[in-house]
Formats: sequence, structure tokens, C-alpha cells
Amino acid sequence: MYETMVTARHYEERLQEEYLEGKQPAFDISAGPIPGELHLAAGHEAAAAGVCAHLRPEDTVTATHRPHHVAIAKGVDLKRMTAEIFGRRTGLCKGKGGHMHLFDPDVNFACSGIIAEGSPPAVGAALAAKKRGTTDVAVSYLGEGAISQGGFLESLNLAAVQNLPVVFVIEDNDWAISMPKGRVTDVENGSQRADGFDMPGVRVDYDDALAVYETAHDAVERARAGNGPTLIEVQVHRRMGHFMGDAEGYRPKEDVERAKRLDCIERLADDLREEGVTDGDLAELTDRAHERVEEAIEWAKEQPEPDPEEAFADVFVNPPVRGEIVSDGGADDADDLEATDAEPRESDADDGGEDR
Ligand SMILES: Cc1ncc(C[n+]2csc(CCOP(=O)(O)OP(=O)(O)O)c2C)c(N)n1
Ligand SMILES: [Mg+2]
Repeated sequence: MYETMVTARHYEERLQEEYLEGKQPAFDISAGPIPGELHLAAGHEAAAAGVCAHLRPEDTVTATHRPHHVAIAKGVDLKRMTAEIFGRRTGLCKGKGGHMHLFDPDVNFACSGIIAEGSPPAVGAALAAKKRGTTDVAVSYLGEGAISQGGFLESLNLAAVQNLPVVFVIEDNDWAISMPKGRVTDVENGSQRADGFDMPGVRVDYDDALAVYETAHDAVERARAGNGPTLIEVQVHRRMGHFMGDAEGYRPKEDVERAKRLDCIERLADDLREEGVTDGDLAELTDRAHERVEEAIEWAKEQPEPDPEEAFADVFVNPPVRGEIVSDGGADDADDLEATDAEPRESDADDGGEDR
């Protein structure tokens, strides 16, 4: 868990450096080697490592727009994930997803820029596991700002009524962009959402990785044993702005300082030292983590960019041509689909894609 957390932290420190390249002096979001938005999860690592330590590749995880720490903890291929973030062709989604839309079917990981979007698919994966008679579980991450999302509440209900093997994990970092959590809902804690659905709701009050580990152990075991869902909330700390480039003018200085002071990695290091782990051991894990991160970034930067002609490939099945559906996508059309899926049709070439 320590190595996972150090990997995630260092990974984001390095992404931050790469991201800022070329974006100054006036912040230009499209410039530099990592175009687009970047949401970093420094200060959230305990919520990822403590839960995912209990998971197997067959288990499903859906993460949020702040996904790197969870992806790393779930075992997503770091090189292909980095290539995706750098918009390269060998990335997880051929460079079309970017950092908020990582998808790795090898370890059943997905994430999305739409808040609480991961809850319904996680419930779907849990339903599939139940119907197939496996002991696989699904974990859905969301932020405290997303706890009133309809999709999340409906997911809690379906998971409870169908007794599904799913664990919901709220990362409570006190903020939803610039909105403090007290102004969003009247419930004090997101874990109270479980009360309305008759499922266990547990809050871990500090981002104490060992406490998260214990809590998640019970929840994952409960799910694997066929005893239904659990909602966990973990207090984490947002060490950065909402996204890279956020000046955080809305946030009291003391809150930023507090978040930096309460470092879940330092806390776990202290716990490990108490258990007899030496500074030398920790340094070894840190070195290995840093090496892995450097290798992934170096590899990603050498990867080719996608050809513009590939822009529509894998984006649509059976794409509409000039606003009309030309095939119903039935099994008989499988050959056609393959052809249209892979490259734009000739007749599309001059329409500029406006109908899409
Ligand atoms: C359905 C939807 N509404 C609004 C947004 C814009 N948005 C992006 S992040 C965010 C706040 C998320 O806060 P929280 O869930 O607490 O996660 P955090 O960013 O703090 O990790 C919002 C409102 C969105 N992505 N999706
Ligand atoms: Mg939040």
C-alpha cells in the first residue's frame, strides 16, 4: 500500500511538471504535452490503496474525474495509462480519452468526467457477477460533491434491493470545485446516505490508510460472501486546486495548509515504522516507485500521436451519415459495421462531421 501511494503521489508530481510545460505565461489549456484539463488526487491516496488492496483483476472499479491514484491501485498498466494522458496512439483508449476517461478491460477499470457516472456501471458489473455465480465484486468511487446525484442514489437502491456485491466509496475532500460541502447537503456525512437504503454506511474520519484497509476488508468480504453492498466514506484532503491552473481564490489559506499538513503518506510511514519497518525499507519502496513512474513517462513521450484520419474510429458503432441511420446494427450487418467502425466512410469526407 505504501508503494502504491508513493507511486501515485510521485506520478502526479511528475504529471504536474509535464502539464505546465508550454502552458505559460498565460495559462493555455490546449498547449503542451498534456492538453486539456488535469485533476490531481494528491491527498486522496489512502482511499485508493486501502480499498484496492483487497481487489483482484476480475473485480470492477469505476473511478471519478480524479482517477490516477485509483487506477494505479487497481493495477492499470502505467505505461499505457500515461500514453493515454499524453494523447498517444498506444494509450489505453488510443489517445482519445485523456486523463478523465481511462479504460482498461484487462483489470476492469473505468473512469469518467461526469460525476457519479461510475455508480450505475459498477452496479451493472455487480449484477453480472451475481448472475454468473462468481465471487467478483465491484467498487464505485465518487466525491462528496456527488452524493445527491440521481444515478448514485438509484444505484444504492438497486444494489440494496438486489443484494449486489458492490462497495461505494465516497472520497470526502470537503470541496466540490469551489463549493464547500456544508452548502451542498444537510447531512453531515455522506455515509449517512446508506441509512435510507438499509445498508451499512461507514465513515473513516481520517485518511488513515490502515483504517481504510480494515473498513474495506469487511465491506469487500461482505460483498464476496453474497451479503450485499456497503457504503464507505473516507475523509481525504485536497492538496491541490480542483484542476491544474485553479488559483483557489475561494479557499481559505488555513484549509490549504491543513490539507498539506495532514499527509496520508507520512501517516502510513509512521505507522509502518512503529511496526518495525525501517527508513531503509521505505526508501527502497520509494526508489522503486519513482523508477517505475519515470519509465512510464519516458515511454509515453516516445509514443506516436494518432493520425487525424483515426479520429472517428472506435467512436461510433454504425455512425449516422448526414443525420440518417443507414443500418440498424443487427447481426447481419456485422461485416458492414466492422468496415464503418474502422474508418470514416467516403461519403463522410466532405461533410465536416457537423451531423455527428
Ligand atoms: C453531472 C455533472 N455535473 C457537473 C459536473 C462539473 N463538475 C466537475 S467536477 C465537479 C465537482 C466534483 O466534486 P466532488 O464530487 O466532491 O469531487 P472532487 O472534485 O472534490 O474530487 C463538478 C460539479 C460534472 N462533471 N458532471
Ligand atoms: Mg469533493
